[in-house]
Amino acid sequence: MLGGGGHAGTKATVGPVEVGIESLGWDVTWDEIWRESSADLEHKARPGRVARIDRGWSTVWYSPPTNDSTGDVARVRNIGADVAVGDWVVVSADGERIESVLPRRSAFVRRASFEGQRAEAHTIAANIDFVFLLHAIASPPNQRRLERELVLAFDSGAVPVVVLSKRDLLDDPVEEAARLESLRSVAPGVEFHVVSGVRGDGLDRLRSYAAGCRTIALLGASGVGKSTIVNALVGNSAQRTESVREGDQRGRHTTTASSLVALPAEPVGSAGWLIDTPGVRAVSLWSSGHGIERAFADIFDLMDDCRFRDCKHEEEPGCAVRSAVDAGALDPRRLESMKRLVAEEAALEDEQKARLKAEDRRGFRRRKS
Ligand SMILES: Nc1nc2c(ncn2[C@@H]2O[C@H](COP(=O)(O)OP(=O)(O)OP(=O)(O)O)[C@@H](O)[C@H]2O)c(=O)[nH]1
Ligand SMILES: [Mg+2]
Ligand SMILES: [Zn+2]
Repeated sequence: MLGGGGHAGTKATVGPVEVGIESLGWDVTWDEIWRESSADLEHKARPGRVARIDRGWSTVWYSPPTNDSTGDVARVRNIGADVAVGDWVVVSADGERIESVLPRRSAFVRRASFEGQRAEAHTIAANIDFVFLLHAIASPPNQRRLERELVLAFDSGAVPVVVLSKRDLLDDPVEEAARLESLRSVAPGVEFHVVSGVRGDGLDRLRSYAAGCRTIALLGASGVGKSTIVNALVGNSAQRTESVREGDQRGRHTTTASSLVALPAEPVGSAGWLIDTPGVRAVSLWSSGHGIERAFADIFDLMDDCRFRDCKHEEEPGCAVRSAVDAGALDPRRLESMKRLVAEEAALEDEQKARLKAEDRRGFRRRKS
């Protein structure tokens, strides 16, 4: 292992980082990580960023395609590699597959499915600076969904921002303000933007989050207008969009794979990256960190004033949380919602512990035989 300083000549495997790699979001911190992790590589490797994943194939960019060039792009297998769009990776010397994935700075991870016994983690996007949580303001507000998304977004390590889309479809300022307030009340401390991907209002504010070559992941149910916003910000129609169903405004799962999309460098300094993602129906917890604490910061603040440290906020005397509910300052549905998420997280931790134990046992048997 090369030390942090990376003495020249100790092991000549560290290739010079390509000029222009910064435009993909590479920076000095990545340089340090790279020096540490690439020291073990046998070949002269260079890092690339995963721009798209289609089944078992990753598209890796060393430099992105532009209007004038096809970029420096590799299409490789990702057999066995846990890889996501946005990851920095090293391709094997033969150029066939992903050999290693650099440690992620952040990742939006959800539980993939409840079908069958084995739940899997699904990393929707990696190495992101901001997560835009999209909800259509033209549809009734869904506080419970937003609460869940916020837990995952805070756990991702990126900064969540709520984007309320399709403003042009709700031509009613009073109703707009009410819906905005309804969602704001479940997202303390989070920035909100009301935009229209079709009409274009509010988009410049969204663009500014990418300044300094940052990466923004757009997340939300199918049909909320993620790809429409991506196209509007980029200034083309590269991302396919499709009309929603008449009756219930549901989308048709038009985007089927996540992909990294470049924001134009005009105006100067606005270059950055968007990750368009397929709409997901269910957002189930996978990892546990401080997501719940942060998404429910208002309730956690109240808890500090409960008389008992282990207060369950049910019938205990001196419960500050119940007092807030009784006083009408806290919606009991929000409290229920938090309790459900806490229980889901606890069940998840038990499940993951049980799985680790089972894996240990299997490992033990293998070692014995
Ligand atoms: N009126 C209006 N329609 C919009 C707006 N944004 C998106 N739409 C429409 O909503 C439909 C769905 O938009 P998409 O951008 O495909 O939605 P998506 O979130 O990418 O959906 P998936 O890829 O399925 O996850 C399309 O018909 C868009 O034209 C908007 O701001 N105003
Ligand atoms: Mg889409
Ligand atoms: Zn309490």
